[in-house]
Amino acid sequence: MKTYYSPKHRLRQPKAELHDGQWVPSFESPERMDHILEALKARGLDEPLEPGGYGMDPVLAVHDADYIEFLASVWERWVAKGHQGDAVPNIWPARTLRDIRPQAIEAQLGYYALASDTTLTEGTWQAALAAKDVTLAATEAVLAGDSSAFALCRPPGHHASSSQFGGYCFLNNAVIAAQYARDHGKQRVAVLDVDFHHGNGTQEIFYRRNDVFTTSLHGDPEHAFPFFLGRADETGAGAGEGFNLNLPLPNGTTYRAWADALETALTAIEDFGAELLVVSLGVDTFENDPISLFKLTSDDFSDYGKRLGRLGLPTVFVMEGGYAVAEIGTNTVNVLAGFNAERG
Ligand code: SP5
Ligand code: ZN
Repeated sequence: MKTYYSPKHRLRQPKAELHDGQWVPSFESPERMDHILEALKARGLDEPLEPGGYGMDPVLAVHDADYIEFLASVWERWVAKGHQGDAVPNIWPARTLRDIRPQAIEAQLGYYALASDTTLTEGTWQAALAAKDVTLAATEAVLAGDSSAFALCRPPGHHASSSQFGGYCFLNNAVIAAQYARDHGKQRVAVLDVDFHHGNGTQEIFYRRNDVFTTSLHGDPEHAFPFFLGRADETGAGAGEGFNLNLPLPNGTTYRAWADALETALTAIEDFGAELLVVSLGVDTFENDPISLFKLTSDDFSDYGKRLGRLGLPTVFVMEGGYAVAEIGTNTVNVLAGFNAERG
């Protein structure tokens, strides 16, 4: 399995994150990539390849143009206003206010944000662009006939919606991959999201479509971020009715129940008739993840990698979350190696 990777992710170095009422070092850190690279090497997987550039069309196919313009210019505008630190959203067009788009940068931050866990920093945009190019390179490899490829990228993407950032995400890499596959000959594409958190952005972008099936296993939003999306009764709308499957699971879920839910998702993907699979690969389901609530062990990641391999679909793995930094490499590579064991 080829891995694609760009060192440009380092251009995003968030200073801190507001977490449980305190400023703490950002969970989503550049070091995450170092540990995965190390594990890939130690386990004898292929050397990572650098992606080419894919331009903005694949991004504008799934994100709103005004949102992209905002992301591309926000840092410059923030600094021009004399602000010293990273940009953090802290006011929203909330339920009792007006849903309008003001001109002030402070207000636009909230307009385009879905959470304050995510700061905008110098270099964030460049890192996000590199992440989508890494993802598109992996997608192109699979479209060209590779049975699978791994996009080792950050910032992650699955919380990014058509027009909002948050949950450490800016551009929805998995969505960009799925749409790219649709635009390059694949008629039916599935996105399977195994990150601990619900892939709200992925769901939102494809919610009214029947050509991309979306399914997510995640911490029940009754108790877990992003709280406001991810319930089981969200099944799609319009032409997309029946093409979104949410499998929320309780706090403390262990592998037995998680694997049952995975089988449900895999059966739905087969029934849909997917021609290509995009996996939003978050490994924050791990038992020692500092911000998540599931209890998967490192061995469990190998087992589910095998199950994904047995599905037999061309598969693009796209890195999402995972914050137990010391074990992120082992857990990620366990999935890929498990897949390889079934598929070569
Ligand atoms: C890509 C991804 O995994 N994004 C996750 C973003 C989650 N950010 C908010 C985290 C809030 C965690 N609160 C947990 C409380 C534990 N004390
Ligand atoms: Zn997550």
